[in-house]
Amino acid sequence: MSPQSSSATTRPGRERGAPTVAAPGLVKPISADVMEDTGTGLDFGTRADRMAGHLTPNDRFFVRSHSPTPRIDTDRWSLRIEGDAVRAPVTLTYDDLWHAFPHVSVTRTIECAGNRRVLFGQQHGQRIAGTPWGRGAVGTAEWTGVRLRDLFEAAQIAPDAREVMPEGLDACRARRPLPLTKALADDTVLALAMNGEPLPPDHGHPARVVVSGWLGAASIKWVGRIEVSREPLNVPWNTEDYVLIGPGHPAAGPALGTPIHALPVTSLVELDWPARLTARHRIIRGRAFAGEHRVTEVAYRIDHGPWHRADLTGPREPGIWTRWQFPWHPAPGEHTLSVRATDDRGNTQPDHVPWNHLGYLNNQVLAHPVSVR
Ligand SMILES: Nc1nc2c(c(=O)[nH]1)N[C@H]1C(S)=C(S)[C@@H](COP(=O)(O)O)O[C@H]1N2
Ligand SMILES: [Mo]
Repeated sequence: MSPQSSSATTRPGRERGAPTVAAPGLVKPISADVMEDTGTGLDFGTRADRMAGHLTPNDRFFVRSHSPTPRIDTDRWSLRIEGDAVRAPVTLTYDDLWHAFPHVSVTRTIECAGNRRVLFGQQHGQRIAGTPWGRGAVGTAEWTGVRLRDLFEAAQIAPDAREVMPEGLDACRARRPLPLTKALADDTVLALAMNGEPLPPDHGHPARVVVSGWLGAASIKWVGRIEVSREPLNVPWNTEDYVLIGPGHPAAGPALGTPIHALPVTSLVELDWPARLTARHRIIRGRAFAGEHRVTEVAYRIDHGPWHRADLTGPREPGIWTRWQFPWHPAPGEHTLSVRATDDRGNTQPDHVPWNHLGYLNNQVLAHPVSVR
């Protein structure tokens, strides 16, 4: 399957005649114009050529859900904070979260650890189980909510607290622990709103965690409970799944390999795959993201030519993608466009990423096929 191909059946669109893809487990209409279908019925990427502005609009923000979107009535919903490191367990209502705590807005990129898995399989000549992502499992939004730190003040966390585990109210009860230090960071929030609107159902309404620079799986949606523990917590999402399994990643305790935390530096060209262009002058645009770090440089090369620097446009901050661009007047024929981003720690996208069985963290330099007429 090509990373951009859409295997879904389409039905008549609800808006402006745009075809929507059948996604019975989701609430938002999925338009084939802006989203790519992974075929799982629940997981949809943003088309690389439809990324729009610096922020990804809610209608086209990628969705990755292990169970159908639960419909949660905010009048009946509450958030429980408890665990052996909580001295004053609390139950907070939706109203409490809006009115009893200070709010912050943070713009942050969320990327799934499995983004580019189909390309990883192609690089290694293997088929990999797991959501067959092309390049679309990444997006950026302004998230408004309450810092976990401020919630914990109400719950009186013990000094020897060690791990924090938000838990989802979806059928799979998604859970993924974080170390307390990460949970207390300025930009770790329980978000109630996304790009200025109440959190959409598919993105975790009424409340989701946003963990800056980490794998998307840490940003638990539909949160109903947060456990704070004195001991390390082991759950499927840090022992079997979201773990690098393969050569160089020995099992450690209950984990089958190395649990994934922060994401490595990556880049994305805002063109279809393969791209078809006409032979005229144009601006090629894209994004680069370096997890908890800052993108400092993006270089590109056409075919086997020299590397050139692309211009970085807009803000360059940790936890948020950086936009880049360069002018190109392509000659007719078949080309490959390679892009390589570097972060402020000097990490650069590698030419090759070693095998891991679940196909995570594919940040190798991609040879983007471009056909020019
Ligand atoms: N409760 C719950 N939270 C979840 C998930 C899930 O299936 N259930 N998927 C996770 C994964 S793997 C990713 S990549 C992000 C995707 O967030 P999005 O659907 O808002 O883009 O949500 C995370 N949070
Ligand atoms: Mo994910």
